[in-house]
Amino acid sequence: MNEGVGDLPPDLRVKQNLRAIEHCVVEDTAIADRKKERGQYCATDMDTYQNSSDVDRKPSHPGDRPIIIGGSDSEHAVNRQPPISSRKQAFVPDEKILGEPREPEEIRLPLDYTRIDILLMKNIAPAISPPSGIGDNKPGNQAVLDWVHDVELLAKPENVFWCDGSERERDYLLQEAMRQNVLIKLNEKKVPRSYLHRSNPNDVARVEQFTFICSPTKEEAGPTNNWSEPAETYSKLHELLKGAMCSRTLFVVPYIMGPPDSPLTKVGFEITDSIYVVLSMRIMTRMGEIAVKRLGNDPAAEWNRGVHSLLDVDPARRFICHFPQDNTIISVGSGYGGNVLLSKKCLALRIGSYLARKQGWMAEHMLILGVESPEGKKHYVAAAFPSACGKTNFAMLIPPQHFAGWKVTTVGDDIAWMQIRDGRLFAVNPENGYFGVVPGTNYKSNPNAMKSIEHDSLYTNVALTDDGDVWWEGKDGSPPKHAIDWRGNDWTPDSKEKAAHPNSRFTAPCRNNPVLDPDFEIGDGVPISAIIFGGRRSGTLPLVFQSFDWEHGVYLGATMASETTAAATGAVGQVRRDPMAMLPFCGYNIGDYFRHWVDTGKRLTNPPLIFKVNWFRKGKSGKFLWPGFGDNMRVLKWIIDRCEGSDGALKSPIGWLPGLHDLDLAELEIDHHCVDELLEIDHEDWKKELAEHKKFFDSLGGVVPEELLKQREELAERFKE
Ligand code: SAT
Ligand code: MN
Repeated sequence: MNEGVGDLPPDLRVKQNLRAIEHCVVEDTAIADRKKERGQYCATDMDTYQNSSDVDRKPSHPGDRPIIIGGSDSEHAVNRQPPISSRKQAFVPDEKILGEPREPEEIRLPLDYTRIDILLMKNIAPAISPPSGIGDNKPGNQAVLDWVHDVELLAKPENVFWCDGSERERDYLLQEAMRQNVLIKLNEKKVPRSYLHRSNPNDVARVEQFTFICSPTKEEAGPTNNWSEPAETYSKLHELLKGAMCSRTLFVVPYIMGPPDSPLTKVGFEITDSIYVVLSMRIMTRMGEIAVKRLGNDPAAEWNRGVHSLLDVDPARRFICHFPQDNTIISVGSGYGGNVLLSKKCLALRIGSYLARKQGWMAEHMLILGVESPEGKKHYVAAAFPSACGKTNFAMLIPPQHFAGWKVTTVGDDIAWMQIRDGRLFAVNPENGYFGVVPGTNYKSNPNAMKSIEHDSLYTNVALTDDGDVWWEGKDGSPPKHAIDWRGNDWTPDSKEKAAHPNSRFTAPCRNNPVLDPDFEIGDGVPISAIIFGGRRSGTLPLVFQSFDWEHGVYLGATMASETTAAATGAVGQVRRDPMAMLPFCGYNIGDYFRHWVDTGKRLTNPPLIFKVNWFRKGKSGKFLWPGFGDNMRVLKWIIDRCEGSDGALKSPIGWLPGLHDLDLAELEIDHHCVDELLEIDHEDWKKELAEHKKFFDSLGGVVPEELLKQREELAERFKE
């Protein structure tokens, strides 16, 4: 399913991979000629810096400081928090469950490249030359100016473009992106103000095997993360970034994550050489002037430093590195999604989860939805599902006819930042847009998503029809007779290849969503009545059940498992443990993360109820038992009833289950045998499941809090009763 990248990490020691990043030959000969005139053509050493920076945009601080592109508020030197869990034994990786954690020495830099390699390299992101008044709005914060200057010294771009988020800027960048064939304009009548982007076929999903948490010690990154020593990693990444933006434009993208007036809101700056990233960040975040204003001029203010360069989009040089103690991210070699929109998985989840534990809040891979009864009683629910398991569909659910008068509204579809107030959890969605899976989206499965992407959207890796519209597998209507597929090749319904990549995506503003919750931007967040954990499991897990209490609920989250999807490279459809759907996104030791969950419960006087759902259970015939989509309202209704104090539930060893009459199945064509199967707890299956829980906890090498080990024992005991 996944294209291009294999499962194995690249061995950068192999000579044939050693093409250099240091410099590039430009497609755009005009720019090359200008540089030749100025005697700068692919100059390599630092001395040429004064010349190689753009003449119109003098750096703020030419000087001889050492280049530090990580955070100046680094915790490395002082004040570092020790990990809080007690560890009993060294980590022994269980490859089946965790993939292949890599040793730090596996980041090897290609230092013995040849000049020929450099000359052969094609510049995939030629510099642009904005007219005055566009791209020259520098922020006043000296710390930002110094950092940009340092990256400029290192990456040697043709010029620096300071984004301010204005419409004039957007229009200009769109024109440039089309000129460079980074974007294709879609039919204005069919999908107004929308564009198609095709990523490199080797670059179509997150790369978990090349994602690193670079905390000072391996123990702080924990057993589920790839770790790499920070100083060494910085220096290796610096090598890769040296001259990487030669003849390119360095864009500085200021953004905030969180509603404008929320105490949880964070400021980030992303440096990138990808115009597609800039245009995507405009949709996914609140971008530009708003962030510059929020940061202000205090050089000691907290903000995230993100550096991204496409390099030459070679999987052999693709690394997504996080330095949580420095609030810094460096991502190289990719141009796709969660690898490069640094606001999203990198800041809002990996760095966010680290900051959240330190600062006493929670950063979770959860959608947030509102559900309002016909009487006007409203609850908010947060739900964690792994990538590509239907978060966006659930967050935009339209209740079936039988539930007339019920309304579901979307606060967020991917990430929840939650804080405690008055003993309750309150959640905000830090994002401003949706980056959703396209295939399978249609007016039946998710009409609200379809309406959200009817205009002002970016599409990545879908097919282009002959009349300039977009198409994908599972779109309404019959397939076009001819189209250009996601790789840019001719496609007909007889083609063996898929027209759209299975992980093709839409990028659409939240404001497009017809059921956007009116409190989407409320700074204090919305009060959470229930938390749901959900995975994609063809067996064992019933449709829905409720935990006995908070700690049991944390256990349900910690032991979550799901079949892998095309959202990350690697095999699809394999069951893996994915605690709280955070396995790829927790920026620190998973044991400390579990502890943070347990401790948060102790601070809540009015905690949300915790549930587990599984929309994906299959019957003996191999078919899904549950219709899913809008009918998930029936499960949601039971959850809301429980929040309202209903006693319609049966006690089972695994938790509270709805009785047959507690689920409202009116007007649903479903066989009663299916319902029985959906709610069945098979003791033999659960014996295996319990053994898997143990295996998973054991694989974590002693970091799991006592409370959760006890939960497992109690679960085993309940099965004996
Ligand atoms: O990480 S992405 O933003 O590319 C999508 C996902 O995996 O949820
Ligand atoms: Mn996600």
